[in-house]
Amino acid sequence: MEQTFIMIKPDGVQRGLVGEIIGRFEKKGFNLKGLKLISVDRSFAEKHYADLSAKPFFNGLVEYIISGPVVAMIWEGKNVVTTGRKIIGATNPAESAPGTIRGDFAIDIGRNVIHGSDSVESARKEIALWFPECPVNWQSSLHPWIYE
Ligand code: IDP
Ligand code: MG
Repeated sequence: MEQTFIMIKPDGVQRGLVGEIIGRFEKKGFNLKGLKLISVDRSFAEKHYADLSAKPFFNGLVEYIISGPVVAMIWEGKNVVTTGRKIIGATNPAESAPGTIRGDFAIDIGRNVIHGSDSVESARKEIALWFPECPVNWQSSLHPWIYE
């Protein structure tokens, strides 16, 4: 089953949005396979966002991610990478549809509350980086009520 890496950024943690965000993924029917509250250092944040190192906002982005603890998660389910991005909404909250997490809870692109992997391949890399201890192996007993 497909997995994605979802991270509630420091602003989401500070603003008390952790329960709301986890609830959205849970209620959709996705399964939580990893969860931790963690503060990361500069070199770790730079590694996570290595693909964006040439961008003018890179330093500000790294400062943002290390400014407080984040909630790192692995979510599992059919098409969870693409559907997770839809639940999150467009990168710039000004363009995120209402009903999405960024559309409902964010205003500025540099305070957009949440990260989600953009492909199955980046999900694999991000899960390996954030969860070297491996996902938790369990199956929800609700499976047959969610999948046909
Ligand atoms: P994504 O988070 O929707 O995948 P990316 O393009 O991968 O968007 O950018 C990573 C993060 O970098 C964004 O979520 C946002 O926090 C920040 N970011 C992206 N573009 C800008 C920008 O133009 N100014 C400031 N921050 C930006
Ligand atoms: Mg991205």
